[in-house]
Amino acid sequence: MHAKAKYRKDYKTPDFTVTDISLDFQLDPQKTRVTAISRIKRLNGESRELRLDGHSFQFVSVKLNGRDFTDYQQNSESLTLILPEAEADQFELEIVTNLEPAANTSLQGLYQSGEGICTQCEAEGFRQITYMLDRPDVLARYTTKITADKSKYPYLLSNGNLVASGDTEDGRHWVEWKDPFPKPSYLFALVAGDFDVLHDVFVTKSGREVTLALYVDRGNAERAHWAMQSLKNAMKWDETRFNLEYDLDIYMIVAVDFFNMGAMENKGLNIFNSKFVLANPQTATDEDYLAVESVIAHEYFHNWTGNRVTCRDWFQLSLKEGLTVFRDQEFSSDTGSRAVNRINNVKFLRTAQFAEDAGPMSHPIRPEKVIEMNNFYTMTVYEKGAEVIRMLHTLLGEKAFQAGMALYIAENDGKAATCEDFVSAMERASGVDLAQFRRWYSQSGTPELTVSDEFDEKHHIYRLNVSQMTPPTADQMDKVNLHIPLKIAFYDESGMSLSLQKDGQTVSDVLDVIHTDQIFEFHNIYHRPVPALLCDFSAPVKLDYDYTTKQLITLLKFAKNEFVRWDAVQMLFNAELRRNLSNYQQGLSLDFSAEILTALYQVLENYSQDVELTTLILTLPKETEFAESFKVIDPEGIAAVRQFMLRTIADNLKELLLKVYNQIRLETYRVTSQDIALRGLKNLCLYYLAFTNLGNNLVNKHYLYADNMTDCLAALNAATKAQLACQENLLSDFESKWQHDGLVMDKWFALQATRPNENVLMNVVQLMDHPSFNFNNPNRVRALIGSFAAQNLKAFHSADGAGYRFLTDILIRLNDTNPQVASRLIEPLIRFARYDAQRQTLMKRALERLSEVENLSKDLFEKIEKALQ
Ligand code: B3K
Ligand code: ZN
Repeated sequence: MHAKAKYRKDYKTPDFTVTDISLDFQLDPQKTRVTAISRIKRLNGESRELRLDGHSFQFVSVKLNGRDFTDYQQNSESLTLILPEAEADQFELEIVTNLEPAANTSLQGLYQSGEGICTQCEAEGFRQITYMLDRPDVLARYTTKITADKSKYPYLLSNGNLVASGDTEDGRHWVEWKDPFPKPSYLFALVAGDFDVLHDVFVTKSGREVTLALYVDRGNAERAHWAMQSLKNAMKWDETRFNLEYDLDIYMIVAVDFFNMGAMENKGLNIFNSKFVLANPQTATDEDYLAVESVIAHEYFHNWTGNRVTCRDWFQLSLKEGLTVFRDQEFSSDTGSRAVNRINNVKFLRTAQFAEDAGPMSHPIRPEKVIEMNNFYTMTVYEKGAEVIRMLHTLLGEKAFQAGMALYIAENDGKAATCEDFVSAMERASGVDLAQFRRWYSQSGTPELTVSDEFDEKHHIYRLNVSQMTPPTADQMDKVNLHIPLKIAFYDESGMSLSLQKDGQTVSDVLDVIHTDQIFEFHNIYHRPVPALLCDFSAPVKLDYDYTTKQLITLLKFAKNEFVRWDAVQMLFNAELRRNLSNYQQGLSLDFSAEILTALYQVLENYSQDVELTTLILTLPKETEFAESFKVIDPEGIAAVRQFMLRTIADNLKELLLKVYNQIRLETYRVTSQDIALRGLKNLCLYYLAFTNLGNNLVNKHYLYADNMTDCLAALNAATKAQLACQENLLSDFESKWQHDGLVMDKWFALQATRPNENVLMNVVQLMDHPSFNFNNPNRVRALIGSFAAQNLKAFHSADGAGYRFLTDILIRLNDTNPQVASRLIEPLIRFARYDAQRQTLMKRALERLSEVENLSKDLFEKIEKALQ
């Protein structure tokens, strides 16, 4: 017997709801006693059976209206009470359970992290604390009393406002928190521990003072300032751009070291993976700083999109996640560079989300069928979900979009809503017909747009023929036409942009693609233009237009839109890789287009015009990024050809790379867009130069003089990727400096795991015994093992199957300790269909071995079953 699937179509409103719940925690890592007293109301007058979710605790007792109650049935995941009719309309239920946080390695429910204790309840972790109607459409008012040892746990936190506290006679103390806003159980949180606390105040636009408190491990306060500043920026931005103001008197963020994902938006008490809070110049890279800012903002934005308006059921997850990712992307774009943010987000989507669409886990942004909900916190629900919101924004424009947001919030505040509620509000507020657009919510897969053009020289007419098609996916054979906003621009050969006209009128640069085949006509065009298609990635689709190298170079050089320039070079790199890969596979010699090299040279020469864009343009896609465009992936071939491209660029641009490298001088480390941009370019130059005869000297020096983590890591990365003589020295220097700090060591573990060396797997296996490694810490596991499996394409897919066997052994261990992390790590293995027959056989064998494991978790079961189907 294995886990049953749930279907979206089977949604039923609950028969009962919890209006108020008061929780009492007698906290202890070995034995915590939880007493939960709920006021429950019957919603469906017919029902006398109350089924509560719960597992993984010791059940002690249940009382109905104060009396011991025995009329229930219990199984491994629920408790069903048969209620006396006389009391069934409204009653009080008291349930007592015992938990052992120290033994809870799943990091769901109540668990120990380092010396502290904390919770993670989304999606269905609350049911590991007590029996509950653990579903997002049951909204209750929570009161939480926590009693614990005062010296070990001086801070006791929960949602809402602190209403009372005191000491007990036996050296313990207690606090009581009350959250005035009804919320689903997944937003409940509790934290106990000893911390350094950073305090601040934010005055909302209506003048209310909000206390901000950031809790970090003792000694880390100085690494929390950036997160605090980010929080204040996010609060301000949400008021200005979305007219949304914070609602409680206090906002708390706690950083913990043991955490399954990035962070969690619990009402008034966010719990964060310390990776997304702690940052100082010595320990965090520029990229880390930006990631902290964006995750802090994301969780804060959930206060409205997620908490005040929550989800009716978990199939609606994208309602809060897609929208909140869109909001955090907009925040980062308004705060930093819009183009750079867009390019980075698109890069991520095109590789990771497109790969998900093409694999066995393919699902629409609003899934239809789920076995383990934690498996659906995906690139599709989050990133593609955000693209769907972005398309709405493109179609409606900022003003109508904000009107739609305001209506959505007004109609659904304090409620559990659906994606349909959101689209409907957008539709009514804007008057735009979204009937066909709605299909983005139910159709999975990556649509393909094929574009061809014709130029009528005599009548000065230019036509674009656009057709759409979505190939079948693992979960859905038949596809329908979507409403796809296709943003375009035309350039002439000299790079002048042409206006879009029809019948003497200027027309929109966003085409509404709605049919299988459509022709768009443009007038008053006197020379055949170079079309820029899918500008800013106006829809999450693949685009096929037969560009010539010359046209792409024109776009790269002249396009006004930064995204178009970057995208043109991606197409150039892809074409070069493809052509050379086929040479490589036939044993022919490799060559790199001189025209492209010249164009790259010119971009670098003019770097001061746009430093960040120069860096993005000159960055060669990673192996995994290149891999995405192939039906059958050749890991060795891609690695070899990419390496060839890298060395060719490095050799040809050497003098200029060195000149730019020397020109860029930064004095003290500052996290400003300007400095980040300059450091990025300097370090990219270093990376290329590492592959030339100057490499060893330069990289060694760069490391020696580095006064910040960005530069230090750039040197280490260059040294290991180019396998320089200095690499071992630098690695061990870094190790001795940082072995006390797990977060910093994660960078080192990830570097080790992605080395191009032949013996990298052996090295990874040995590093699992490193004193800084800890198998129960998800950050360590992801850094070392996750990077190896997901980023080291060549080594993980080594033809003898050693990489697959290694990952399988790891997954078998993780299945028992932390299934959620296991289920993330298995991804590269379930995508076997993209490899050759021999590798496929080995990968399937690995999955079969896993499928026979005793007590296979729902998490792994769901993915393996889909993959082997
Ligand atoms: N909502 C959480 C993610 C919960 C994941 C549960 N497996 C963080 C976020 O998206 O903001
Ligand atoms: Zn989120």
